[in-house]
Amino acid sequence: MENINIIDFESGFIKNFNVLQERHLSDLKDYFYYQEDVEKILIKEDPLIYKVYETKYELPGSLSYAVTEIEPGKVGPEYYFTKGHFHSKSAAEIYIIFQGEGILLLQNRSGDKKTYNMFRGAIINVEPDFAHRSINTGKEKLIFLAIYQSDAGHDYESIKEKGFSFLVIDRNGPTLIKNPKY
Ligand code: M6P
Ligand code: ZN
Repeated sequence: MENINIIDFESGFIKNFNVLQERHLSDLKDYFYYQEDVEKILIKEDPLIYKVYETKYELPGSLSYAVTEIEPGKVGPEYYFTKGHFHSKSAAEIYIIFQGEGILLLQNRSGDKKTYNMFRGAIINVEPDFAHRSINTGKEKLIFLAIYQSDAGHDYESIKEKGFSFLVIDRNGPTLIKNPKY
């Protein structure tokens, strides 16, 4: 018998992962729009924004998966989010949401955009060639499983420079506004 990995469907917690990434505000400071608020927070502390528990398979053609846990919180009016990335090659990804509330932003290089609500039980198809960012708009952690081609690759550069075309901010609740920097 081979060892088997185990996920707790209630919490999204995965027992055996082989890569843990922790992203703090200092890792994401270029990604948030409200730079004055970033500076104000960083003077005092460097909060955790999200963790990624990845189970990676290296064989060519294999799939890998990761559970991402985004903390609730904001930088100024902007909700906490993942950096967001394009894949280096044309490859899709599947998201399954376990806990919390959020918004998934997708956009491609031709200017097409899609937004999805993230909530427990939702299954979302991240199409090939769409950059994707998950935003926690709720009061608890946003937790989801992502399944993707092991060699899909992460391309962060264009997102770091201009961000996504929309910001998700708290204006009496989650609101999408055009990103002036885009
Ligand atoms: C999901 C997947 C991962 C990704 C993670 C965090 O789990 O899409 O591949 O690393 O979210 O997103 P990012 O890499 O954009 O910070
Ligand atoms: Zn991806």
